[in-house]
Amino acid sequence: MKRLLITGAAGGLGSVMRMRLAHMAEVLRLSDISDLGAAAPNEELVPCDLADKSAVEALVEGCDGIVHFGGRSVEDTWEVIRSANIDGVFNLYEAARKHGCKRIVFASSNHAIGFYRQTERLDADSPTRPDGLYGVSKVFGEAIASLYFDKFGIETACVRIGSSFPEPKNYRMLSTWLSYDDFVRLIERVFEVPNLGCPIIYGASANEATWWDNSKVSYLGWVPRDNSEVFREKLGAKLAPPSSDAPDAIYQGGMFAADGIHED
Ligand code: NAI
Ligand code: 15L
Repeated sequence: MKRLLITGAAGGLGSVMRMRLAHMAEVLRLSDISDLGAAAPNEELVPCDLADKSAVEALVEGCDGIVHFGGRSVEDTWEVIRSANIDGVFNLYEAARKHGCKRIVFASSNHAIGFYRQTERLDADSPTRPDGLYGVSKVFGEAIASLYFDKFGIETACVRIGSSFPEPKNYRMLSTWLSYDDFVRLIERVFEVPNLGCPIIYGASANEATWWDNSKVSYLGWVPRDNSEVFREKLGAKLAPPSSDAPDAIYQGGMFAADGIHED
């Protein structure tokens, strides 16, 4: 690729992937509403609010692919969610359509299906079951991706990311954890595979405690290698397991399912 755009590049995942995806394109175009620091020689910094339609159009021009991390990443008021995750996603796909950008990684979330119980097993065809307004916004993003694939042939990997951090922070994350290495390998496959389509992919490592089945996207050739079990003992030494009636032990989305509607 000549130019790969990473939105949300100042965030937790964006700042890691800014380094880890550098090999994928001659130039990384990095964008965020927050400070992006100094540009490395292979980087272009383009600050932008995703809610600003014309700024997003300019941002996407000249990009061959997009890794879309930008947006509100936890529950918030509707106003905040709508601006960053609804208007922002629409603006991004409109810009991709206008500028002929044909392949996108959309950072969806497990909160699109967070109200399923942890006793249930899901695959790519399981109906969505969001656990809050944030989850609803990710369902919207997946729907936009589907529409722009069917109507305009823009291919998107909708990655329902579980919990992508250096290591699991609680017991629930032993099921949802996605290592940075596995995530990098997934993004590489998304841009290598000849025909991507618009798949739903559960973004989790090869965790023994998984709830998710990615067999319908085996054509991607993505085989996660890491397993959260290596952290179980360390986690147990600092944290007691949640009680069986705690949302974190009942719902796939954990505490998000117990959150209320955030009012202004
Ligand atoms: P983060 O909150 O650290 O990063 C998001 C970035 O988006 C921030 O730097 C923020 O400034 C930027 N942003 C927010 N509103 C914006 C706007 N209106 N215009 C431009 N930029 C804006 O989140 P993180 O953890 O890096 O996640 C990245 C993406 O992956 C998010 O979309 C999140 O929903 C998704 N995700 C992450 C998971 C994780 O485990 N880290 C799990 C599931 C989904
Ligand atoms: C998400 O969607 C959030 O962006 C992230 O901060 C974590 O809370 C993650 O889900 C999770 O469910 O662990």
